Amino acid sequence: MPDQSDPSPIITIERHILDEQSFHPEATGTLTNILYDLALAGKVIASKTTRAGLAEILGRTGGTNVQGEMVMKLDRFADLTVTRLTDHTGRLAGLASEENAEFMRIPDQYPMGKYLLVFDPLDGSSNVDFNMPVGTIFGVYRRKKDFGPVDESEFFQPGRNLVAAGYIAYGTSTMFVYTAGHGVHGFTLDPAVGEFLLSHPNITIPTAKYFSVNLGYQMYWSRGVIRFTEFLQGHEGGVKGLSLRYIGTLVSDFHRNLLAGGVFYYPADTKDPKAPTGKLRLLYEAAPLAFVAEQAGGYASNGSGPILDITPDSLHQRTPLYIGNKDLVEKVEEFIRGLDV
Ligand code: AFP
Repeated sequence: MPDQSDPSPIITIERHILDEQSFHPEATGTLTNILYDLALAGKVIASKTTRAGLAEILGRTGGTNVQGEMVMKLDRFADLTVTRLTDHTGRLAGLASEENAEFMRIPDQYPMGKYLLVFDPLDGSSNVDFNMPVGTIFGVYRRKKDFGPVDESEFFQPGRNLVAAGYIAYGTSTMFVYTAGHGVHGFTLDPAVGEFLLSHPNITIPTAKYFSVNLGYQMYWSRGVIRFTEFLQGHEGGVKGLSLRYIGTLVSDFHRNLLAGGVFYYPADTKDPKAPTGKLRLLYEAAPLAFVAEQAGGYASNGSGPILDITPDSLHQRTPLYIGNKDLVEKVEEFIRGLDV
């Protein structure tokens, strides 16, 4: 006789997102469908990233993006994939992508929705040539106005207003990790069936094991950040036994630290004292991951306060970022407060 006992159920991302909707009896299903659209975009992008070494996609376009960085073909592909899978559905009122200088309104021929999508289509794209992991980061806001074409100021909302956020990690497997304000849940793509299956329910960040930072820039850091780094290395009453891991793709570094415990930071540097802003973008990278971190029991700061409390005043605003275990991120705030002001 075959064993009739109930094996653990297989939960697809569709079922999970629908179940989450039950937390909001008033929900119309629109947000649910946006998340589902993003999961589909993740599958399409994953299928390309695994073939990125092939001639038709590898290589630079020769252009630069708004950040002045070299645009790779895969960035453009990822950007177009997310846009084309979300712009016509009647769920969004506008999109803002790290790849484009301007935000995008929904084209006239499509119905307009009540949400705004912000995203970094291919985080870590300079790693593509070296067969290293990359990711997509996304955040969903409710638009501020009830009707009419969206304007830029509607994107200038603090991360606290996010209704959902997450990322897709294209690594040894593809994972979709999201929060809609009820915990953080991770799904692994089963390439055989083409579905994201729940593999990491209710992720909470464990005691720190790693720290992740580009130590190559240490000479540009403030005293507080250098002292924090020494603390992580176990000097003078610091924490003992942390390992250093740095991939240079925020999604991958964050994902590892979320699952294993740890802190990632990309500080402000003093190369340009008038613009001590760090490298990472508030809207597309820092705020969505800060929402995930807080939902997993962690914390994200710009060095002086919560990332989620910062209201951007431009689409491509940069910020220092310290993200991961709450005690460690609070520690860096303490060092910065004590030594840098
Ligand atoms: P790219 O998308 O240009 O590769 O930048 C990746 C990134 O924005 C983020 O994912 C990394 O954490 C960070 O930059 C790495 O920057 P450094 O190369 O300066 O360490």
